[in-house]
Amino acid sequence: MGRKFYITTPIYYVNDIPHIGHAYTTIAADVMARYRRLTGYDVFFLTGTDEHGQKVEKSALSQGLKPKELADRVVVRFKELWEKLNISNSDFIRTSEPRHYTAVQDIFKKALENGDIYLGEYEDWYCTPCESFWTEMQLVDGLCPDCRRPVEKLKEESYFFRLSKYQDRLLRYYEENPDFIMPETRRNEIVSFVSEGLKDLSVSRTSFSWGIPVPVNQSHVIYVWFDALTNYITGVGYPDNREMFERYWPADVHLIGKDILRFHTVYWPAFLMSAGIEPPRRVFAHGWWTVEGQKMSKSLGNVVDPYEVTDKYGVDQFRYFLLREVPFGLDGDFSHAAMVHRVNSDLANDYGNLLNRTLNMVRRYLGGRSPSKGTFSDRERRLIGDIKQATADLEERMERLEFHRALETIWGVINAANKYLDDTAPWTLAKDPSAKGRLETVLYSVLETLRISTIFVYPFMPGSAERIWEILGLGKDLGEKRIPEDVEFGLYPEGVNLPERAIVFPRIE
Ligand code: ME8
Repeated sequence: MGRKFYITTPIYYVNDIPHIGHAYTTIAADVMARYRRLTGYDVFFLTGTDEHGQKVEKSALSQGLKPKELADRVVVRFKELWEKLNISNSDFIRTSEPRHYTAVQDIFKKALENGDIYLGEYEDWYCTPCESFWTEMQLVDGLCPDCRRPVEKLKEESYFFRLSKYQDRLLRYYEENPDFIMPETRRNEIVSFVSEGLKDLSVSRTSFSWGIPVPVNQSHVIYVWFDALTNYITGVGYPDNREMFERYWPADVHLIGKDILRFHTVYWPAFLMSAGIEPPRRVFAHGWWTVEGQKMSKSLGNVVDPYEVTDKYGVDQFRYFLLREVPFGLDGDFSHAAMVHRVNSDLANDYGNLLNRTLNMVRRYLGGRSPSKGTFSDRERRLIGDIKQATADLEERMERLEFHRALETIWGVINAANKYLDDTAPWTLAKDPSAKGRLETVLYSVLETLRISTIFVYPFMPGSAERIWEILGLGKDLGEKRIPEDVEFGLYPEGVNLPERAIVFPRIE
């Protein structure tokens, strides 16, 4: 077994049905997981649902359901969506599962035993939509500083986690691991937040019961964020499966939205440090999607349903759009006009057209059979050089989760092939019987560039890439190909029968 790569998404609350925001994070994680498999890693990819807490309990009660009943219904929506979006997760965790109770109670107990958790009284504010505690000072106009919704006053007995004790260790961890929080702006935000001082954190509630009980005091349930964050270790076998846990932990990337940065980069590493477990290697917080220029909300009725969008434009078109349209880490806007533009210009024109003009020429000039490579000239060597460079650039950009730049790199190769065709003009060579060898080399080289591009495209648009792979006569094993071995130039087989045309990305009118 080679190097491991462990990537996670947030576990989504079951009070809401999945929308474009959830799809975004999960698709990005899937692309990264698939890319790492392509590059030879042993990948573990975890997603799931966050089912406890006051928010879910309230939402269930308002629908006349038990919290678990609500969770059982909504979890199906998530699982079906991930299947539809071709998400290749290794496991799906639900926080209501017994294995998760064991893990949460185990690390809670560790913190209790080493004195990091003590009993006290909480008297301050709480935001249920964010499941977050606030002091009077932190409120903005009496509202939650994060989501600007009303907060409620709490006064109840509570266990506290000694977060204050971890201030220095956290700052040191950020300092020694400059890529722990990405992108950089987010890192600066957290460093200054922690530098201002940390208060101990309330980690249990008594005013409702939908959660995991505190192991030594059944009248308390464990704070939903303490519970939820622990999913990342439950999912890789903590505490009972030591072998699996040691193989995959620490996580290489927790992928999240910027809304939940503090929980992942302050609380989570502190809980782990307290339990004597190594913190994750990286937390990447991406930006926020708005829709046609507006914040998405149920009351505005503009929530983008991923089922609808993919029915209309296609799964891979949607995956491509989300990762190409906006630099990963920045906010973005979803609009139908932008979606149509991307599909038509990048997919139908650049990639689709390269495939079709190539197939068409192979049919007309070579009877639809792939030629032998013949002898490469400087022009082919230049194309090969471009592909080599792109392979290296792709790795560098993917490593930093710069998906839009990774796609630019791949489209650089596709457009280099389009340019190569324009330069070598096979339609002219075809008129000259003495240029037959040259014509074959040119068409071979474009087919070969298409083959390599399709491997590059695979993590982003797995379904379409697999179809193109078959169209190119290469079989059904695209998922088993490896970078860099299989992107060496010159592996395209001779004598493959190719169709005359294939519309993989139809234009949207
Ligand atoms: O916070 N744009 O769950 P959640 C981009 N259960 N991403 C968005 C988005 C938008 N408009 N809306 C949602 C929770 N997201 C907790 C997490 S993890 C241990 C517990 C994505 O259902 C983004 O990834 O509210 C964000 O972080 C996540 O959904 C929040 O999902």
